[in-house]
Amino acid sequence: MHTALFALALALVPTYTISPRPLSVAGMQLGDIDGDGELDVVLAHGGNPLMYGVSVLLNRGSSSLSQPRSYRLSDNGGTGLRIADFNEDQHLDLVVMTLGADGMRSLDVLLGHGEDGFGAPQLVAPNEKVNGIEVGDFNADGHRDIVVGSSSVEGDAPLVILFGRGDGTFTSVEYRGKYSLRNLAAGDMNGDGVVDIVAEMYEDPDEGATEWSVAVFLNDGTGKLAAPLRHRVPWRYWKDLALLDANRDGHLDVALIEPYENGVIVLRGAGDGKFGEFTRHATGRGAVSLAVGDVDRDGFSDLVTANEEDKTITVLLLGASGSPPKRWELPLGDRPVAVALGNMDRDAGLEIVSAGETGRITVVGFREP
Ligand SMILES: [Ca+2]
Ligand SMILES: [Ca+2]
Ligand SMILES: [Ca+2]
Ligand SMILES: [Ca+2]
Repeated sequence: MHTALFALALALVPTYTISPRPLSVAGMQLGDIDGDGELDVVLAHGGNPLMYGVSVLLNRGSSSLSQPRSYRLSDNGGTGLRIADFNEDQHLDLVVMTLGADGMRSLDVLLGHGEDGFGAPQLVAPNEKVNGIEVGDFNADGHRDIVVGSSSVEGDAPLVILFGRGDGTFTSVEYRGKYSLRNLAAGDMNGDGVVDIVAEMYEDPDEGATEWSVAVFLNDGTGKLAAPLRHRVPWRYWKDLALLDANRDGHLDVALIEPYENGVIVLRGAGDGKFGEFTRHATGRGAVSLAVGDVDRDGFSDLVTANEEDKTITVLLLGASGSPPKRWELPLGDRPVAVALGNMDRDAGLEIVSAGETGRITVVGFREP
């Protein structure tokens, strides 16, 4: 079986370079922005001095992407984003984390107008220390919500849910605590059918001795979160985090990029919001971004990382429990800073989309030999 998988040829679909000006890319998401049925590429990037910080490259459907169209943010640059339809007009909207020259980390929502682009940024940040965001319907009212993780500084709540009203406005609920959150994700961690929140948590229970945890905030179904379950881990300042059911036992697991060690950790979810053993998989050097998807279509989720230091993409094909993953390294021409998986050409398989630090986009397809 694995021989057959390995026989899948890795073919590079043409590389697109966008260069009206260099974009200092920090984040990427895929979504059908103009509603033509093709997945488009959205980049969050540095924007000084014009205060642009998010750009869209439309997928033309014939293995080509448009030049980027850029949009203003309320502060200098974009550092990360999510895509959802917040005002329920069937056009995808953006929520973008921003970083100002003064170190203020904020949050904008840009309402989409389909092929006509995006409107002016609306500031929705609950505080000036926004570290991470995720989107979901946390109170099951059919409206898309935003969960915001922040650094814990005096007076600020490290976790805030912005409950969507369905018209592009939000009402916020704060969760206070002496911890900081980064790298948020949403998924049902205890199998009750309700989406929960997972995050990288760090805190100083004793002054000067910072502890890191994978934190799970279980949701009662109304958007009310229980006190966080902390699974203490020896890894600090992970570059990225993703949820997947790696062993297909029906329980969501957590994958995180292990910094400084050139690897990905998969923490086995126990199905009750807690975790069991972990497995470690080697990647290329300097992994900074992680994507999850079934690349080889064997029913098991696979992992893809963008490796900034050695300018490669690592593909880890996970299979049945216990079998070591097959691993590919794919050299790129530049330093990748973000990676995503999506079906870019309407064929049966996923493509890897990699964004380089200057905005160069590489689309990698898997083709049968
Ligand atoms: Ca599209
Ligand atoms: Ca919309
Ligand atoms: Ca909601
Ligand atoms: Ca749940």
